[in-house]
Amino acid sequence: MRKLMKVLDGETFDIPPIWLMRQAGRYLPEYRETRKQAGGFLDLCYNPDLAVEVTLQPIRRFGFDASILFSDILVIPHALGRNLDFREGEGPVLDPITIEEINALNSDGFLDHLSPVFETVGRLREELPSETTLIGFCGAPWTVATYMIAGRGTPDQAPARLFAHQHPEIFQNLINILVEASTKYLIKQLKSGADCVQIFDSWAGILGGDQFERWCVEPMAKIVENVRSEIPDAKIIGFPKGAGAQNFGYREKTGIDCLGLDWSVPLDQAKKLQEEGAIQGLLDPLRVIAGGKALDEGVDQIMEHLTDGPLVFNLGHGITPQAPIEHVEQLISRVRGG
Ligand code: 1CP
Repeated sequence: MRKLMKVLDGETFDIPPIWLMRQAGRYLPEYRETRKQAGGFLDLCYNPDLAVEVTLQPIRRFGFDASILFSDILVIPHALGRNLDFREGEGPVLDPITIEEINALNSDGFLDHLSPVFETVGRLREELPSETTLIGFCGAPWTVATYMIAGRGTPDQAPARLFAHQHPEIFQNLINILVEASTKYLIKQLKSGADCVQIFDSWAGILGGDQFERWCVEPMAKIVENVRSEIPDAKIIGFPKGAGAQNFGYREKTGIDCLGLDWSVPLDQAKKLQEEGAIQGLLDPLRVIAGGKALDEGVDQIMEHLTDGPLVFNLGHGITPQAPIEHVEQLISRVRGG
């Protein structure tokens, strides 16, 4: 079995498997080159030749233990018929969805739109080294919904929070559609060759109390249950970024195999969370920009505290475009003891 998959099963390694969120991306010159050829970002996501190429780039260069499918969480709203544009330097832009449009949404035929993604997954599994885990992914319903409502990333995604308070039933309908679409999407990725999947709830940390339970925990639990009803041994990583104290209990309530943690989680709390099962993440991505002692110390602290239990070494969020390649090399050799 591949090393990362063993960790998801609860195994412990002195040298943990390592990959980085957003490992295919703008910090790599070869990515910037392919991106230029592709034209738009979505052309890259929906062109299997190019998507396979950019997914493999960081594996060739760094030999990570896992590879993550190159796509974006916003291909689901796109496949549901929403307009989506990625503007240089601005991030994603969608048409903010109205109540009438939510009521008219349905997921008929949306898998056809995503067929290039499944082709990419299948080809990746054939082309990747056999020891490299292939991770599929989607966004969690709450996080995807925040972009559908606001039309873009905003500092605290207030439009979606307000909408959920003002129109809870309509918002529930939107979440239900996203649960159904995400379930079908992940099942198809797993059947096409993904070894496991990660569900990114990047905006989980802006909710608390009943709102966190209703919009983050319950939809995540439903997706996990639905995927496992079709693929009983499906392995799932959940990443409720910024969840803080709400990380406690999250694994039990949702049924995920591995809990992703951001850099704000104290290492003694991470250790407690690891007693319940595998964890992933924690290193502040800005330490990779800083390099030197800041990077070495960050790596060493995680290794010292957490290699007695199941750990997937990763950053606490995506690698930034400013990260120098030499610092990524420094990080990997520090983890692997080189
Ligand atoms: O210019 C470019 O090339 C676009 C930059 C970029 C990239 C490389 C975007 C736009 N998306 C991606 C790829 C991507 N996105 C991957 C696969 C690559 C890999 O990890 O190696 C994945 C897993 C994602 C997931 C994603 N997209 C998330 C969840 C993780 C996270 O970062 O929190 C989110 C929130 C998005 C939305 C999105 N797409 C792109 C941007 C800049 C954003 C964030 C927008 C914002 O909130 O302002």
